[in-house]
Amino acid sequence: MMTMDLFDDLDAPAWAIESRLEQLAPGAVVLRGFATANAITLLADLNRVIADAPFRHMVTPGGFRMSAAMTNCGALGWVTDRTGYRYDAIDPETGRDWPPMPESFLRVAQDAAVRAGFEDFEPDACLINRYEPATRLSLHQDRNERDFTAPIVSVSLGIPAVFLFGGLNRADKSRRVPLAHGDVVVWGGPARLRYHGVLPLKEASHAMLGRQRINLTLRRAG
Ligand code: MD6
Ligand code: FE
Repeated sequence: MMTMDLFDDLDAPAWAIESRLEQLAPGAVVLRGFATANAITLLADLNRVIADAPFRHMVTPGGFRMSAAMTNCGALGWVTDRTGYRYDAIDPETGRDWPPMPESFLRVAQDAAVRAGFEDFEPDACLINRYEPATRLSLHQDRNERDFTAPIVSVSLGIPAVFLFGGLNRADKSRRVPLAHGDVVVWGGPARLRYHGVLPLKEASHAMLGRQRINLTLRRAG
């Protein structure tokens, strides 16, 4: 069967894989469980990243400390302070380059992008967010990247969260998308500038991560 060619390196029939892709909007899909099989490798690589560039709570231009702890890897990292939001090649906490992007991060991001219909995704930045119960991320657009033609690939690990998926205007009604360990959201094209956020996490514990949710967002920033 011709359509099987796309999937013949995966140990499941095409229809089974197909059933795990949910379209959120034109340009935005959830790939349920896409990263589950690679979670141990992703987390081992994450541990090396945070040994070099520890999680920290950054301050917004308005002076608020963010409730999600953040770090980065790759050539560029997303930072915020009293002067604004930007991408920077240097970690302001350490004065050094951000740690390199692990091969495992790049691989899952590129595979997910292809699965969602975005070829040639070459991320140069990965923002890593750590949530604990009660941590939230308010509604925002991702607009500090240099061009918006590349998608963003978002990998969720650990305890579940409810992702708020809005429209192109802040006031547009958002829908609530539950995200579990291993789910990957790919977000680009006409969805690239949609508002989104994360509701306060509920108390929970995960076998691999305890009371934490880790989110990796891979971007083409520069
Ligand atoms: C999070 N994610 O899920 C935060 N941004 O923890 C994001 O802010 C995000 O998941 C752009 C595209 C996908 C995302
Ligand atoms: Fe975002």
